[in-house]
Amino acid sequence: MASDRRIGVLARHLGVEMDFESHTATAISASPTSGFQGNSVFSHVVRAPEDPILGVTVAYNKDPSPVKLNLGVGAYRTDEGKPLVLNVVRKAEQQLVNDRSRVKEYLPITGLADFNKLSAKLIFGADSPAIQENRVTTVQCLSGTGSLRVGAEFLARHYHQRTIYIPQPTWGNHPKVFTLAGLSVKTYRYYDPATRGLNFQGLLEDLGSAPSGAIVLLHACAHNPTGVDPTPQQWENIRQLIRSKGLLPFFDSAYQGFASGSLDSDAQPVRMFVADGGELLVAQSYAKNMGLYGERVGALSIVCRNADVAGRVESQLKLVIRPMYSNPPIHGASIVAVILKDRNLYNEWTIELKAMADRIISMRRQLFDALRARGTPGDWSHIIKQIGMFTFTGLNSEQVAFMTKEYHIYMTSDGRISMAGLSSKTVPHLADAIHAAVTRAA
Ligand code: KET
Repeated sequence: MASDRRIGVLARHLGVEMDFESHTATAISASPTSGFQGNSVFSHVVRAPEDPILGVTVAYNKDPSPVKLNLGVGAYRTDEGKPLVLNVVRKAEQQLVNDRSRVKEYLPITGLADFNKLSAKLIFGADSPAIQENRVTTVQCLSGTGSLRVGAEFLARHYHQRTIYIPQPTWGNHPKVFTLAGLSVKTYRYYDPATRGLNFQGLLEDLGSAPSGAIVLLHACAHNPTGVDPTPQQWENIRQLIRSKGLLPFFDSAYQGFASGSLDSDAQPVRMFVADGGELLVAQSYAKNMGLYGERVGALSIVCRNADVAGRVESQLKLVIRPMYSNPPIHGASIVAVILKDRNLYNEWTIELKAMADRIISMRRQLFDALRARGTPGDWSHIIKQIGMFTFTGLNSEQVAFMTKEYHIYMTSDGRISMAGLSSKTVPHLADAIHAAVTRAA
C-alpha cells in the first residue's frame, strides 16, 4: 500500500500515468526490442524542470554578465560577495587533520555519538529535562533535508496519522520531501500578504480544524521564505492548541542563531514544547549556522514520553536509515563535535554567527534606505521588520523576471531575496532594479 502510494506520487511528479495492478507506466510504450533498434531505453524520459531554488544558481552560473547577482539560494556571503568558511571550522578541521588517531571507519547507522549528544544539547538546552531523562533519541542525518526525510519516513511507517500540515507558504522542498516519504500534505494559513505579517487567526483556525493527531510542521525560527515568526505569546497559544488537540509538532530548525543572533533565543519555541513534557520531532541543520552547506551535516531528534519508547524509536530509525544510505558521513559531524565540545571554540562560533546575523541586518537597513532614497513607491518597512536570511519582498513573478532579464539579478520567482547574498557594493544595483521593476514593469 505505502509503496503503491509512493510510486503513484512519483509518477504524478514525473507526469506519467500508472497502472496500479501491474505497476507499469501505461503512457510509456516500453517495447523490449526498442533498445536493439538504436533507440535509448530511456528515450521516453522527459526533461524535468530545474529546482525552483537550486535552479536559480544554475541560471546564474550561465549568465556571462559581470554585474550578475545571485540572491536565490540561502547561502551566506561576505561583504565582498565571497562564500565564508568560519574560522572555527578551519581550526576544527586542522585539529582533525593533526590527530593521527582519527580513522575513516564507517560510523554507526545513527552517526557520531558525540555529535548527536551535543546537537540535542544545542537545540534543547544543556539542562533539558528530556535529555536528563534519556527520552530523546538523536540520529545524525544528511543535513536538514535528510533529517526531515528520515523523520517523515519514520512517521509514515509508525505513526497513526499520515497527514502533515505545512505553513502556506513554506520552503519549496517541504511538500516533496514529505510526500515522497509517504505522508499526505495539507497546508495551514501562515502569511498574510496584506499586512506582510503572520495570519495568526488563520493559523489557529486551520490547526484548530486539523484532525486529531495530525503532524504539524513548524519552522523553529526565521521562517523561510517569509521572515515572519510568531511572537513568544503567539507561540504559547500555538503550543496550547497543538497540545490540546493532540497534534504532533515536527520542527524544522535550519536557521538556529540566524534569527536573533543568539542560539538560545532562537531555540525557545522548541524548548517551550519540550518543557510541557509532550512528544515532538526536530530536524537540525548546520548548513547555515556553521556554514557547512556542502558537508551535509544535520540531526533528527525525537523527544519521547519515556526512555523505553525512545530506545524503541531509535531501533526503528536505524531500519529507515540503513537501506537509504547505510550510515552518515564522518567529516562534517566531526567538525561540529569538535566545536561544540570545546568551550573556547564554541564561544568563538557564537561570535562569528552573530557577525553573520548582524551583517544581514545591516543589509536590510541599507536596502531599505536605498529604496527610500530613490522614492520607490510602496511601503518597504517589511525589509527591516522581517528576520533571518530572507526578505519576502512582495515582488511578483513578472517583476522578478524583469529584474533577472534587465539587471541580471537572480532570485526565486516568489519574490524572495537572500539578504545574505547582498553586500554594500551590490545594494545600489538591487535598489535600482527593484525601483525599475516597481515603476515600469508593474
Ligand atoms: N529547511 C529549511 C526551512 C530550509 O530553508 C532549508 C534550506 C533546509 C531545511 C535544508 O537545508 P540543508 O542544506 O538540507 O540543511 N534552504 C535553502 C537551500 C535549499 O533550498 O536547499 C534555501 O531555501 O535557499
